[in-house]
Amino acid sequence: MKAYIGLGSNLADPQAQLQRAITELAQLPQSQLLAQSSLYRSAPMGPQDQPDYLNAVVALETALPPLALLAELQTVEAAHQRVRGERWGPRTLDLDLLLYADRTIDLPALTVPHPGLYERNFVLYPLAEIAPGLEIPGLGVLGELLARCERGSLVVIEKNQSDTA
Ligand code: A4P
Ligand code: MG
Repeated sequence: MKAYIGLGSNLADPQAQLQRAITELAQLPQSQLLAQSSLYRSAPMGPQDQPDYLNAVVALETALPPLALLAELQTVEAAHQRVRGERWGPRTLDLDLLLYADRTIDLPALTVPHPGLYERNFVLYPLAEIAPGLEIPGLGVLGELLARCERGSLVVIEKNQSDTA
């Protein structure tokens, strides 16, 4: 199954956090890294008294079912010493399961597509980089969501050069 993961960090050397997290995602059991976006910087959504965020999106090919994949993502977050604080507050690493194949999932612990996906520039732009033309269950084609989403303060800080993208 193809899954898309959104990564975010705004504490403790975010660029290193994201690079390390991508390496860790590539090593998840029964999974392969298919593609990774550039790294993007943007102003925080939510409380403004926190540092800017770095974000990226990766695509995995995985045989893990959705809840097992979520558990793996939470293990990676924990290894980055993420301490859960206020909603939308600062974090060393946030991993969101954005999409899982063409599935719609509505469980207490897991909502897929990720509920914020359709309106977040720091998700849609990196996703479009690695999956142009993607069809998002219940939401339509990615290009249409993108057309309605302002780029705002979002900038590429490290362009992905790898041929996985
Ligand atoms: N959960 C349900 N669905 C999912 C899913 N699809 N992926 C549950 C991941 N987790 C999912 O997660 C809380 C619970 O959500 C998990 O236990 C899981 O079972 P969390 O990561 O602790 O969430 P949170 O930090 O309490 O809040 P929230 O709303 O998830 O934070 P967000 O939405 O991730 O936003 N600004 C910029 N520019 N860039 C950012 O990346 N990120 C945030 C955090 C705020 N502002 C930002 C950014
Ligand atoms: Mg989250």
